[in-house]
Amino acid sequence: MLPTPARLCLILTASLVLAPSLAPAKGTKAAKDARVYFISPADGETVTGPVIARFGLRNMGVTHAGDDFAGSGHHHLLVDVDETMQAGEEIPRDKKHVHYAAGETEARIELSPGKHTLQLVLGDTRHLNFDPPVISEKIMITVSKPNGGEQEARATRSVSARNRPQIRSVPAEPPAQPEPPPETTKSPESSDFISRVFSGTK
Ligand SMILES: [Cu+2]
Repeated sequence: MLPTPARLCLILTASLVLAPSLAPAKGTKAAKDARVYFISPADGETVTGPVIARFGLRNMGVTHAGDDFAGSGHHHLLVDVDETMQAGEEIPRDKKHVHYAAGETEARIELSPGKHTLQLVLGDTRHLNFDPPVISEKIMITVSKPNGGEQEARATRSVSARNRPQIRSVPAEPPAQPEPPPETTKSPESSDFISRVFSGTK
């Protein structure tokens, strides 16, 4: 029996309704309540480069790329990235998308002076976004000029040195010299002279 237009329509509708539930996940399933965040720097912080960033992760584990242990992934730092990441999407590999494939949870990053946005995203064993993506809030930091920072630090140091009470260290008493040994090489004449002086004889 040939399908009537009405029957075709019914089949189409049914397949459309069923499709989402049958569709495979767009990426590795993220653990429930997984959360990635910055331990440091703080949002709005002004830092002197290089920036030390520390990555936090809750309800999932950190592992190296290539390890597909369930509920684990590795960190990626997005620097000044505006594009939104989709579930299952491969995380690019460039200056703005830094992969911490060894499972690092801390990084030292060199940034030009000025404002920058930072965001963390956890990637699966193949550097793909989880489903749903495990992505942090985007933070904004200001990197101050390293020279300015150094001068500032030096200025602070000299001020504190100036304010420091002047305490002159008193040199310790030199160790007492032992009494010179009595002279034993007096000539008989000098001995005679001394005895003469003391006895009043000349
Ligand atoms: Cu990666």
